[in-house]
Amino acid sequence: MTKSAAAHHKHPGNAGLIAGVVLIVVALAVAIIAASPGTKSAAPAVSAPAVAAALPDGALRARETHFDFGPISMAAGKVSHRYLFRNESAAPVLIRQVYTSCMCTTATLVKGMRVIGSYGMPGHGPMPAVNETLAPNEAAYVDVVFDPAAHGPAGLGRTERVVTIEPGAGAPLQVGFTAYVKP
Ligand SMILES: [Cu+2]
Repeated sequence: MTKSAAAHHKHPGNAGLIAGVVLIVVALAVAIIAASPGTKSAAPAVSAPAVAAALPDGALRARETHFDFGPISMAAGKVSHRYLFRNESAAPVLIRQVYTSCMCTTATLVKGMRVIGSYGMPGHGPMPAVNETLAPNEAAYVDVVFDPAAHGPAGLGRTERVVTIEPGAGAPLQVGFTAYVKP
């Protein structure tokens, strides 16, 4: 007791400094521990809008994104629908890929007088590249063909399929349809 008291008297400056450093380290550790649950829960809320803002908005817009064929007959064969879409941005947009959500559905790109495709569901091999560019305000069509007999009797009833038009950058454009397949 007297020894430490004497030591304290000998080096009061050092002891005070060491005590101060220890206090700061402890205070920092407490602050980090206290802050970590807060930053953990706050991080996704802060980063999610930042990520969404970093992605360019879809420049490709369809006039109609959904079509209902209504009741259709398997025996009557394939049905088709044409969707008009446009590059609504001020920059050219590359159409990188077009693909469908199922093998019963194919899509053809119609740009000016040219018919490009058709494209189906992504398979095992590499997806075919479209590599067509739409100038600002240029429109094109995607003709979608649905074969209600493709799945046989398993395909009876309500069905819903999607066609994706994938630009070189930014959000893909999706157009879809519903149908009610009867024998
Ligand atoms: Cu299908």
